[in-house]
Amino acid sequence: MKITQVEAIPFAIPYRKPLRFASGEVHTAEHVLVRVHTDDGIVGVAEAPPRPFTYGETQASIVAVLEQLFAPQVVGLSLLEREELHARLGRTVGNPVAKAALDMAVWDALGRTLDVGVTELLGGYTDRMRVCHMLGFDEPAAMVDEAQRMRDTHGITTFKVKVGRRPVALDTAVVRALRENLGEDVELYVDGNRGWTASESARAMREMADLGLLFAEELCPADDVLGRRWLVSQVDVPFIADESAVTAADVTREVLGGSATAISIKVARTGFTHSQRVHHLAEGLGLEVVLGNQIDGQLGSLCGVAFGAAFRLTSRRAGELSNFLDLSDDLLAEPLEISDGELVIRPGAGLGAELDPGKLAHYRQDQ
Ligand code: MUC
Ligand code: MG
Repeated sequence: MKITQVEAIPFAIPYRKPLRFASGEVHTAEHVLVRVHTDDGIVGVAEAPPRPFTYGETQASIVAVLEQLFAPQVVGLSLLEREELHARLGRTVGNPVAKAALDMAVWDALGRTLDVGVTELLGGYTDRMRVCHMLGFDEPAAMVDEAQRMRDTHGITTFKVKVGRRPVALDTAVVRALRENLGEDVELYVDGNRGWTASESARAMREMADLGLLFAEELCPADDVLGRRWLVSQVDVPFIADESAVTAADVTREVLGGSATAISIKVARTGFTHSQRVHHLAEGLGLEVVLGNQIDGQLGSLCGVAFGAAFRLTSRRAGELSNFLDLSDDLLAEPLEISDGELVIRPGAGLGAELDPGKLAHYRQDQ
């Protein structure tokens, strides 16, 4: 069970259409495939999606920190020494996405070694999640069309709408058009990626008061401390902290400070080990939790559903698991499928992911 090698392989796959939101846009999935090898001949895999506008990491920085710092620190450790592994990674500040992918590849390798699925190792609550689809900025008619296509093709009935543009009417018109065209049965919530001020957010929420929103996420910056507390105190739906509350300590700070009343867990930035800690904290505090998406590919989405299905709290709400549908291709040998609004975990050991060697050879950028 000893780690013998860590590989960090950059690859690039274009999106069919870019995803745009208040803090950035993504045209190509320039991700990093992480492979952890052990002395038993096992290989665990995971995917790191760099998001420089949120966490400061790039594809090149993730490859560099994994190859130069983290690989030498973890080679020789057993897959069971995860506390020690994280103590070593923790000597380097930041780099959450690189650390998360390494962590998830270790869990995958452990599951494969023990011949047990990662979901069962983590908690084993269920084998599936309802799926929420994220709608990026566009004209109202195009966003309604996309939502209808997702409902008709995949049975998805929960939508997260990206907001945060100016004037706020650009976005409130979209949410109103979605409610009017899709009816009362769909679940809608909004994510501002810090694009609005607190007062713009309050105005937008008042304008949408009759639209039955489920949540509001990160509408204004958490660093506008008093403005954000003021906003959260008057919004009458759970206010999700996403990029402002990555670690368990961040969650504690934001929630006790009155800057959030719910949280997003993204395995792409906290792996399985730290996502577990955030989950347990949220459970103890009685917070609503949404399983978020960092614009993950299929392997990343498989990691998301493997974690989300493991716990009652994370599987209660639809998980954001559908962004891979917009990619022009992917690395998995057998593509993920969302049907009847659900994504099911892969049976088998670890994450149950098998990569297509031809596709990896085609999309990798280091050879
Ligand atoms: C989200 O929930 O904010 C956009 C950027 C990112 O890192 O995640 C997405 C979705
Ligand atoms: Mg968000």
